[in-house]
Amino acid sequence: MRDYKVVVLGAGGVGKSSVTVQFVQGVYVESYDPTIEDSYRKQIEIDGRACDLEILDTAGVAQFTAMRELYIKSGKGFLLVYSVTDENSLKELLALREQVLRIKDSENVPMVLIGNKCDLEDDRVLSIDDGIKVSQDWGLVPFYETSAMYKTNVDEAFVDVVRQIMRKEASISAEKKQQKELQKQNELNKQEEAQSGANDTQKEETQNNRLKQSINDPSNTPSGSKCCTIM
Ligand SMILES: Nc1nc2c(ncn2[C@@H]2O[C@H](COP(=O)(O)OP(=O)(O)O)[C@@H](O)[C@H]2O)c(=O)[nH]1
Ligand SMILES: [Mg+2]
Repeated sequence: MRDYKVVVLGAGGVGKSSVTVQFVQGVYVESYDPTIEDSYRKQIEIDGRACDLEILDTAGVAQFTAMRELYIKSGKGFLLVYSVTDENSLKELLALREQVLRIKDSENVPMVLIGNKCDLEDDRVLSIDDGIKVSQDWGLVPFYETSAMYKTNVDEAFVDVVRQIMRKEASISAEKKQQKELQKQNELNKQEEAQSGANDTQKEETQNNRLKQSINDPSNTPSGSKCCTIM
């Protein structure tokens, strides 16, 4: 079974723990200790493949810590969560995404953008279009509005990020396979070249030997020709 390490990032209070616990345990936790950083495991089947997910529900994004660097390094996919009721939480994601790309040293990192608490229509300050705009700015990162309370789009968002990891791993292994085949072909070509080089030398040597033989053979002196010295 393949291991998939997914990291849930976002400002405090946006619903990272609620979304994670809803996905892993199928329950909505009304109040969750905001300081708790925890890791969960869940096995799911995606496109006929069994996947073992390890989900890290992070806490506290205020300061950069060595811990954060470590889990971003080891994470394969990222859920970047903001709350549709908190404008600042979306702004905070911009810096977080930059951090992820910098630490991963890549623009191609499996990721989804999540606008949580979409059930709170009256408190909403960010529209769907605000989320779409950010997703476009990020190169069309998949975007979901979720409600941890009603389990809206929660599974979809997690499955999406795992699918992205799968696709990335598949394309990396296809690339590696292609490189291996190219290398093999190159080696074969080199061997063939060396072989044909050896054949050429062998041919040359035989020809030289024949030439030597024919020079040494007195019967090869053209008949009628005589050696003479012109004074
Ligand atoms: N109405 C509503 N409340 C939510 C939702 N998700 C989280 N909350 C509430 O928002 C608060 C913070 O959630 P929490 O998961 O602890 O946020 P975290 O700090 O990002 O982990 C809690 O009181 C949750 O019950 C949601 O989808 N809808
Ligand atoms: Mg939390």
